[in-house]
Amino acid sequence: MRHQIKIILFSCCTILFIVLMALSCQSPKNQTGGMLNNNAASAVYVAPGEYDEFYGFFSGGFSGQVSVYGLPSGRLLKVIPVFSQDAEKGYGYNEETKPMLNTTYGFIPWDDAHHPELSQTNGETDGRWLFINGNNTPRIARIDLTTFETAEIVEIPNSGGNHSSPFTTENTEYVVAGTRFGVPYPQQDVAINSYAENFKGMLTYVKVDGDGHMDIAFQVLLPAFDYDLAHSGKGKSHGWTFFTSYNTEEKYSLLEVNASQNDKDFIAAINWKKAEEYIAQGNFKEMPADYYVNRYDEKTHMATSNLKKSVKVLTPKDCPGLVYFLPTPKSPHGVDVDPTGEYIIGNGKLSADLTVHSFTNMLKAIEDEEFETTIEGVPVLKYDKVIGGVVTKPGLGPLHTEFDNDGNAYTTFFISSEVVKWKVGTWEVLDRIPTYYSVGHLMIPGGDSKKPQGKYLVALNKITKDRYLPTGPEMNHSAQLYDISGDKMKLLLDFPTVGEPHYAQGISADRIVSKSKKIYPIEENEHPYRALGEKETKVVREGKKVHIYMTTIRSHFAPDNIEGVRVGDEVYLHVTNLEQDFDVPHGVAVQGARNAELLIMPGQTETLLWKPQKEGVYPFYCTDFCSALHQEMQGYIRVSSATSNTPLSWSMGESES
Ligand code: K7E
Ligand code: CUA
Repeated sequence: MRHQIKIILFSCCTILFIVLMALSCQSPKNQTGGMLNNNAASAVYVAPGEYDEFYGFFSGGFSGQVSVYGLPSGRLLKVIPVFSQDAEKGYGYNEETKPMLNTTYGFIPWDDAHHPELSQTNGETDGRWLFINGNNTPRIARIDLTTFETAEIVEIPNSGGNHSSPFTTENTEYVVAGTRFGVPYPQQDVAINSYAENFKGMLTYVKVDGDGHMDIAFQVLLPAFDYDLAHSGKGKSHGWTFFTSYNTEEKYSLLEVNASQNDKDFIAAINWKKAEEYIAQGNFKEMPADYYVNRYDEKTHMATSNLKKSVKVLTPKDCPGLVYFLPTPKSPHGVDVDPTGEYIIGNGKLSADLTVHSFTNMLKAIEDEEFETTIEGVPVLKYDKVIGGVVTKPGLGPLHTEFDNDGNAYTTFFISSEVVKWKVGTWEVLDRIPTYYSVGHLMIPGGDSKKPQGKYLVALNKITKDRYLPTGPEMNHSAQLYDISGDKMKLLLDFPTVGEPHYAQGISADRIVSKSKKIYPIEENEHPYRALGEKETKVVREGKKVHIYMTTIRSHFAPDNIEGVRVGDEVYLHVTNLEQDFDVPHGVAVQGARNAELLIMPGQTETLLWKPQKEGVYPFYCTDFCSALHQEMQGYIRVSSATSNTPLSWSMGESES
């Protein structure tokens, strides 16, 4: 998104560009510094010991993680590791979570995560799960909001750049995925200039069952456009999903010029209920496609990685009524459906106006067969038959729209750096307020659901410039909190973020707090290498593998002296935290270990793999300050030569002579 400005740069209209640049570069220092008066300060002040009213879940963009903030205070509550290894928590480093990052490309320790999306029941956020897309190596993750841990990751085959994802349907029947890049279908070694013949664009529906388990239900094979964003219908439009596309020119080079030629691109409307009928009738092709489903089990405290071998593919020309294209000016980015489900907003980022399609008009146009043409079996509906309204000249570079509960919409404008409030139905602009600076997504709690919770709006900005103390060439991105409870939007707070939060989700705290897990019950621990008490601790050699069954409790390890390990061994420290008190993790670190520490929650077992490099006696210790005697929580492992016959032994607390 940082490069939006360049799209303008290379467009033919240089004068427009100069005007836009002038507007986008207005960055007088601390423009609103003085506006943060006492009212704003008290509106975001959450007294020590008090809770915030909302959770905010912000994607980390290129950090691959999710950060959790309290709103309105802007206090950072947690960073949840999702697609990237996290040495802080051992995620992706310990043996239990390594399978979460397994893909058909092998172990992938990083991704680019853009769109968090809360699960919904009857179109309302329900606080069960948070989904998020991995862009680079296409995946969708599910975070369990009882533990705030990543519980599952499903890989998306036949896809390149999973951007239009993972937007949910109103009862979390599905989360969706869509390829941002046209890619050869099936993936193969072909000339790039054979794009027209060999490349396709695949949209994917991932089924979510009652336990949150995900798997691919079906894919829809479409022309090789770039599918950018999505939102599912709600209320009257429940059963449909809308995906924006750009590059309907199907170019494969210098897209900033070549993909901006067509006056209109398309919103693809997918009738997923119809798709379910075609699947039930067997009207699909079962196509080979390898992908992994990785799942973390809270009882065994381990993730498993399962390879799947095929997907069901639906083709528009064999499935009439499945897909329609809605012409939409001009390279639309976000597509957002209002709370009633009637209006579909296409945020045409190079368009002077904001295009709003009507779902009712769309159905009528389909019934009357008001088709402009047909592309690869997909009817293109006539623009003037589906249009429901236009917001005229609201700003420059519209990207994303969210809604409140009073029939208002709020759209971000990247180039003119502002949020604009407008009335759904009358299309009049009601208010506008600057953002500092270039704003991408915005978030209103529940603002993409049927029942927005309103009250606040968060703008997620790309460029910080002079808003904070300088920190060298790289400045953190920023979020800004606005009060939207009155007629006029008010800026309340401005805070730095982790990574690049493209999108965020917000939810009132009461929908999550009561379900939040405090400990893992030790009696439910089914980890194969658990030790449910100090009596069960032991060290077992199996060839070159040494399994240490270890426990932690304030403030010692059992065992804490281990001998008989040899250079060249693979030493597995399986550490069970015996604590059953809330918020008493223990950590484990071993000198010279090449992965990370472990951070083990009460009742949990985690495993650190350590391959000792050279002879010696190596300390290990607890990394989390757990008690007054935390600093005493330490031990030693003796490493002998590869050929030594030092016997395997372990102990704890034997009287020392
Ligand atoms: Cu607009 Cu990836 Cu949703 Cu960035 S995206 S802003
Ligand atoms: Cu256990 Cu510090």
